[in-house]
Amino acid sequence: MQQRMLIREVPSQIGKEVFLKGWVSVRRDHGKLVFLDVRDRSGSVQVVVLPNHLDSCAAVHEVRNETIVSLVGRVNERPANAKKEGELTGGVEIEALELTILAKGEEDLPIDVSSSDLDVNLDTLLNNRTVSLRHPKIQAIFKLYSLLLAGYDQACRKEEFVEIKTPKILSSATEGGANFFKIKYFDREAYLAQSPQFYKQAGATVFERVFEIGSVFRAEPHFTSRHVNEYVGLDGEMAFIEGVEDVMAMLEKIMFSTFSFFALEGEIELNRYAGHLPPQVAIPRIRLSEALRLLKEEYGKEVENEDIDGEGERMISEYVSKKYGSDFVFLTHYPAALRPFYSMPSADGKYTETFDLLFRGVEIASGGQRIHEYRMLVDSIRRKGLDPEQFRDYLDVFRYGAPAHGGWGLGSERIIQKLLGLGSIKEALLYPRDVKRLTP
Ligand code: AMO
Repeated sequence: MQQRMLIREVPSQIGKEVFLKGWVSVRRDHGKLVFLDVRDRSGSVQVVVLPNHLDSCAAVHEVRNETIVSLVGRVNERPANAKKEGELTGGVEIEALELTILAKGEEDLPIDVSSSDLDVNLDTLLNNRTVSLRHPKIQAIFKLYSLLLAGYDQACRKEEFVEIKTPKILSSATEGGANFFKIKYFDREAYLAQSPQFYKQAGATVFERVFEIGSVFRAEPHFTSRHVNEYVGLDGEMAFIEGVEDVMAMLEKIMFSTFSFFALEGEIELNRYAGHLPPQVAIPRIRLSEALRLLKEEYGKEVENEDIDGEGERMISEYVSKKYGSDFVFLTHYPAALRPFYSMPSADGKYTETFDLLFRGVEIASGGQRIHEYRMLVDSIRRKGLDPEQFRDYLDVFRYGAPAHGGWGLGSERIIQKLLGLGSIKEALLYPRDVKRLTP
């Protein structure tokens, strides 16, 4: 039995026989010739079945788009006028000598994945996920996503962060508000983690620097292009900081290092979306109150409750991009009323030592310095109308002394969404969950 070869190796095999396995993306019949575009994980190549090989390739009669085949074929150089410029295998064609069907569909495909752009609406794309994922342009999203996870991991380790995994079934909600899922836990109630907040803080007080890549559950009842109900958070937390500036500096470093990883390995995938990497210029830091003033002055936009909405975030990003040439911006010093109880208040007591990081118009991270003094934390819990008794275990982290610390939580799918310019965050999840969608 011949050894399987990957399609990316084919161009170096001119004149030789190769053995391939893969999917038939498209079948085209031209008179007595049958052309098959065959793809595997490494690329795609054109195969031709000539009439004189029809005996050994009789299976071709049953080949449809997306049939899974193996084949033995001879690699021929294409005539100069038939070469496809810019394609890895555009200079060669395989003359099939033997063709076998490995698997074929029971039914016709629910959607056509043979064209270079998959032209279906979001619901159709997601309802038929196992088929839509066969499309190379859709696969590119998840290859880049995989690079994001690897890049973040490497960037954190380079800065001596220790990777931790924290429980997702909790006895109390972490982030406050009402967007938590309550679940039945034997004879008690429990909550799905809205973030690893408490445990990563505990981690930072022991290991100094920790990071986590983990699932986050949010019972957001709304439909937007940037919310889902289960996402993967890229969290970080670090101790012995002088202030929130140290946290922003570290997040900036880790972001740029992560994005450099795309440049090294994700070029083909980025090109499929005409996606471009953000310039690595120092990320501007603007106080939220200043951003709100700019919105009013530059865009005539009034705001409510000293908060910024989605439209305001888009406008500020646009402003910063024009003025500073940065695709990122840190908005800092959110009012205490808008932030969770664990946020360190600023000296004036009205604002907090917190930030949001915007990327191309969307918030991709929140973070800040945390309260690390026990008494202050108990007071802050009370001021939010909560009962410190409910946070007994979390308070233990501070009861015995904790260093000054802070960190961030990034939404991984939003990064990919904005990097590739996807219309909805849901395109960046293999199997997204929203208010209506619990399958596939
Ligand atoms: P926050 O609630 O702002 O902060 O969440 C952090 C980041 O997570 C992403 N995100 C979401 N992504 C998709 N769907 C959602 N429903 C959703 N909600 C949030 C966003 C957001 O910026 N514990 C703090 C972080 C910290 O201070 O360390 C927290 O969870 O990109």
